[in-house]
Amino acid sequence: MVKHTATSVVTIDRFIIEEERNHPEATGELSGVLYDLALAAKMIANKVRSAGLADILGATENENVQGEVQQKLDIMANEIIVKAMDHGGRLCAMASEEEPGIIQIPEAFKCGKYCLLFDPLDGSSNIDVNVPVGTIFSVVRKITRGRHGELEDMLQPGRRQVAAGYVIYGSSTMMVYTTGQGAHGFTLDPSIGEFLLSHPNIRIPENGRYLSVNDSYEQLWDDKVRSVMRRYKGLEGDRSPLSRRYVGSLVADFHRNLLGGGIFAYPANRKTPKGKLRLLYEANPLAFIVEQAGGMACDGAQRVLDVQPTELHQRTPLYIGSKTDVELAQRVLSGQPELVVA
Ligand code: P6P
Repeated sequence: MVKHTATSVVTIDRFIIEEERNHPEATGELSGVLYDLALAAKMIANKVRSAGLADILGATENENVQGEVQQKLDIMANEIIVKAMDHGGRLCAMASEEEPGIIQIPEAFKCGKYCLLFDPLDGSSNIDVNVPVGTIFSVVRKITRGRHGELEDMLQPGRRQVAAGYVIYGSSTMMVYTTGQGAHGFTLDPSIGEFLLSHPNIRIPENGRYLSVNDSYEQLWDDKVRSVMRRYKGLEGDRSPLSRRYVGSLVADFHRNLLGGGIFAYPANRKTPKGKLRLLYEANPLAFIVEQAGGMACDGAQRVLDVQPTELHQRTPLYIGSKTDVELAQRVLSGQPELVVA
């Protein structure tokens, strides 16, 4: 593996090829999936960047100046990904937060050995107030026989992922992904339309800075969750308080914690007893990334990547970030005795 620094000029395509060379058995199919996702990300970034101009450009209720039918951006992002991925011959099926069932590969196209699960534009309601939003994706191998993907292929525990990542459409557009060889960040240079390696081998700080949680739900949490949050705030136990940061956009909140350390939490509460965030295409991919960066992710009872899914759109509580912070949540929420620091 070539050792890159943040000053190396390396495009994501070249980096993907270099990673593939570490696997002599690789056929290049997974690399193809990642290339196509990077292309889709550029196309979505272009739409997101001009979203605020829709009215100014004279978009009518249904059509914009180019005569394109105005769609909600998350529907548009979903279509961009499906159209970019469905004919490459690497996938046997897809699953999207925007669609109730599995998205099959059209008969005209070759099927491959991977399944793609994704949230095309998470937090899209934040676009109107110019808060960063994101795309999240997860890739697993087909485990059923036959040509087309099936529900069973999608319902694999997160530890079976072969690749995962996200794109954040923020002050810059960044794509962060892993194939199990570390987590790496690429920043889009719009002047050349290339994702360039900007954050090689991301490591989440062990002593985190941020607590990212919407504690307007405090009255809906159970006592154990309330106790964990009080510890992060330095109101209980002996921890120094974490700084509070919450923007209400999962990818933006997670990305800040990945680089700055600390914990993002979306606990279960009386309104959402199974949590709000989706396991297969939100929690699992981010958990893969954070573990590759030296962090941890749990649902309060167990490691997120060990959860056996039962439904395509099932929800989960999520505690994700620096290992010491997540371990605290897991210990308190699962009723384990306090660790006595000698
Ligand atoms: P709340 C956005 O709607 C989203 O799905 C995630 O991006 C975000 O982390 C969460 O919901 C915010 O939820 O209840 O704090 O508004």
